[in-house]
Amino acid sequence: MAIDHRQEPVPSETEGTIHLPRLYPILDASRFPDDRALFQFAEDLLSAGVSLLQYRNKHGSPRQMLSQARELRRIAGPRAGLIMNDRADLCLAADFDGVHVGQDDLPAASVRWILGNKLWLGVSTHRPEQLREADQSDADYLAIGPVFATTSKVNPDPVVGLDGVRAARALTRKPLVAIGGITRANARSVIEAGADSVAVISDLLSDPRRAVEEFQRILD
Ligand code: 3NM
Repeated sequence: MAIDHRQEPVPSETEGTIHLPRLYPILDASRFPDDRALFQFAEDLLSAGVSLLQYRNKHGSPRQMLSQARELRRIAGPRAGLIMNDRADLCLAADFDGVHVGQDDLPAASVRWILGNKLWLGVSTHRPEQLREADQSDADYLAIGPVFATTSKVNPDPVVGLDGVRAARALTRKPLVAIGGITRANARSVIEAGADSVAVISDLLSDPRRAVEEFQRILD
């Protein structure tokens, strides 16, 4: 089959229509000793009612990532949307529902071109200029962070605080995810500052079912 290089990036049909749940857990593979623990954690989140999950693996090989992602797809079935961190190719190969990219990954228009119109695209931002640019892009939702100090990211950007969430809210009408250092103790304040959803790694790890239930009670 000939490859057509002339296709232009296409606008997103999903833009403005996606519904983000209040709680958006991120499954960070580096926080688990083995695959079994990773998959058990995913199952715990899903059975507690999580409806959207991001898979993040900054150190795995593409092959390991594909294998873990396919197993997550199998475990989740239709119970939850699955978002792949960074990698549009692995999103498609593992039958995920979308991709989340950072500022050093492929630009939104290129990821949208790869994904087509049906899959979700999220873009991380850390300051107002990035937010303005992402607001004009093909992203379906934007993330702002780190809201608070975090130990889950290598070289995090400066903390933006609740004021950063308020500023972000004023700059976009796209669904807004807050990330970085968000816990059950501060999640409500983040939503009140204008975020539609909170993305969380650490505060779900120790007792996931209970943490999900508590987050849901706090956020609904
Ligand atoms: N991205 P925790 S902060 C993955 O600022 C990630 O874009 C961030 O983990 C950003 O809930 C972060 O443990 C880490 O703080 C979030």
